Amino acid sequence: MRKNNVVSNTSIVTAMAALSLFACAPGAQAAGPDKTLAMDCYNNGFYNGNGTFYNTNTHTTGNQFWTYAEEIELMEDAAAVNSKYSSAVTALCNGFIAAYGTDWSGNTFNDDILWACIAFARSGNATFKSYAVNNFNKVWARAYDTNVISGLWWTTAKTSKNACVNGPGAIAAYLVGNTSAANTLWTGFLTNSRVCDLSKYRIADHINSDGTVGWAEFTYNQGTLIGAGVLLGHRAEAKMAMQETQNALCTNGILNVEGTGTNDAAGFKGVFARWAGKYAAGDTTFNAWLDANANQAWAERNSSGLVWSNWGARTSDGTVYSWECSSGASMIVNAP
Ligand code: 7K2
Repeated sequence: MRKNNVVSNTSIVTAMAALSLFACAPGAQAAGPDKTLAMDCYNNGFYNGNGTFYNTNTHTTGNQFWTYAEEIELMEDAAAVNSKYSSAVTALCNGFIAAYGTDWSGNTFNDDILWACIAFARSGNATFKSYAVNNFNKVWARAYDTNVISGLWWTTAKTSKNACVNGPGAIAAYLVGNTSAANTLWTGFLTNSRVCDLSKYRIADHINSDGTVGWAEFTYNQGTLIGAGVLLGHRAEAKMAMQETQNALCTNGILNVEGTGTNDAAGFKGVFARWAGKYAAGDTTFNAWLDANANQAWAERNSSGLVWSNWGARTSDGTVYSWECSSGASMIVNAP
């Protein structure tokens, strides 16, 4: 064989990268969003290929603890769709450990630790899961009591008990095999009428140590309420929480913009999408609505196939953030 007929590995890789970039551009996809294509575009934009997500598509660093954990969850969602992402899940857990170690109790935010517990418990790796068990137990020991209301304190300062710690707490408890703790949080906090409007399963954001309730409503809190409900067998309640999200947190059926850029709230919809997807695996009632959100998010992607948190406007071709864009990727990857 003549040497100049041999196509080098390098040129194959270059050609594949060019093809995949082309495929990411708007207009290249005729039907609804392709989950693997959307995830490939997300990874092209933000994944370093070796266990770390960049903060931006210009590859600056700076992701924080809980957004890192939630981006691991996104990769886990993708791995459930296509096993080619499984090795990245392992790399990301190792990357997280390189950044934060295996004992996360130095972090004063109990919610942060629980998000990481969920990500590690879902990894499919027994060693990673053991870190989830250990860290869950540390959070439970330092944060659970019955003062004000049965549930977990948000931080070690114990100024409020928030949905963003008790929802993930119930899910993490279930995933680490502590069903008793999961049920305690479901009954004591998540479905306690003091913080949840049981006429529609609308969860409040938090209750303060003086007993006053912050009723702000967020998609991620509805999402973890739904997730806990599905895991613990309370599907009727989860269904009402789904309906409430569709009714109250959407505009013309599309999930609202809760935050942009690096704001924590910019990625909340991705958490909702994950657990809504789990709900939808057992009931088609909301499929059309969820698929409409995935289609709308993908329709507003930029020329690299990245989707920011405003699904009503075309995503910028300039600097966009991995956390913000995880919401659109999660919506597409987790849609029915
Ligand atoms: O007040 C809490 C929560 O109840 C509320 O829903 C959101 C609204 O803000 C915080 S949660 C955000 C925290 C997540 N863990 C790391 C912290 O640095 C961050 O404040 O956005």
